[in-house]
Amino acid sequence: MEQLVYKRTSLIRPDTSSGFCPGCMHSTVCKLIGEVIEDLHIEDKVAVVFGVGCNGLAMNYLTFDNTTSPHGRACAVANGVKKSSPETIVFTYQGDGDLGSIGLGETVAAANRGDNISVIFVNNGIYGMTGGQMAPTTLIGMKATTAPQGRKAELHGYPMHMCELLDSLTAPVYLERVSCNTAANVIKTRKAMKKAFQNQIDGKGFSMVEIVTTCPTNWGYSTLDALTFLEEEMFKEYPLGVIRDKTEGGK
Ligand SMILES: Cc1ncc(C[n+]2csc(CCOP(=O)(O)OP(=O)(O)O)c2C)c(N)n1
Ligand SMILES: [Mg+2]
Repeated sequence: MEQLVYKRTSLIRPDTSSGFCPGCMHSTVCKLIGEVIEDLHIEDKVAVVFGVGCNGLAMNYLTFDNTTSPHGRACAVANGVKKSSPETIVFTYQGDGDLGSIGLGETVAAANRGDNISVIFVNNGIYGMTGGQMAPTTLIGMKATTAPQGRKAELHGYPMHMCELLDSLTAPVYLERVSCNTAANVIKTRKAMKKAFQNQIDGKGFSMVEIVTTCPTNWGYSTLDALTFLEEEMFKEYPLGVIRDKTEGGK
């Protein structure tokens, strides 16, 4: 029988170890990005634009071209990279605070222009890197350092659904919400990422993959309880699935 080996992708530096918290899904996301880039053989022409947040820790691990942007502006920077170097396969890697709060304008503008870029969006419902402030995606009732009694709609507004918001625009070609909580969902995330990159290679335009993830450290849960919260509460507000697929064969 063939032996299954859980190996590190060659796009993650061998001399490093992950600095992400236990139970954080950024590590899985990084590994999947590496696998997809290898699958598509684009190692020499791919570049990532990081947002500001825990995703930026990946800068220490990746072997391919990367840069960062002012907080929230990753889509605008990615657009600049793509326009000045059309052969580069450029993607952003952003959190919910970055993409949906401070960078909302840039995100919507890039999606509305139909920029030919791929967006990897990690929605953990909180500002992770800075210690748990409320994000636009924080659930009603969920505690944050800036909402110690929990998010209240009348004070803070409602959780923001980025895929659905961008789905109101004409230009985006592909919007899918996925997660990494089970092996089956990890496989779906990998497929969705691959499709977002392939769309760009085929010149189809703006694609975004939203990955709903845990942040045990800032949610104040053990890694297992965080998974339960993800499945019971986060998925209720952010149902997984394809929101839009205008690519050939899409719905
Ligand atoms: C202009 C600016 N404002 C605020 C900050 C502080 N800051 C750094 S990371 C961050 C939150 C990032 O949260 P998110 O995008 O959700 O990513 P996560 O860490 O949760 O993955 C903030 C507010 C900054 N670096 N620059
Ligand atoms: Mg976040």
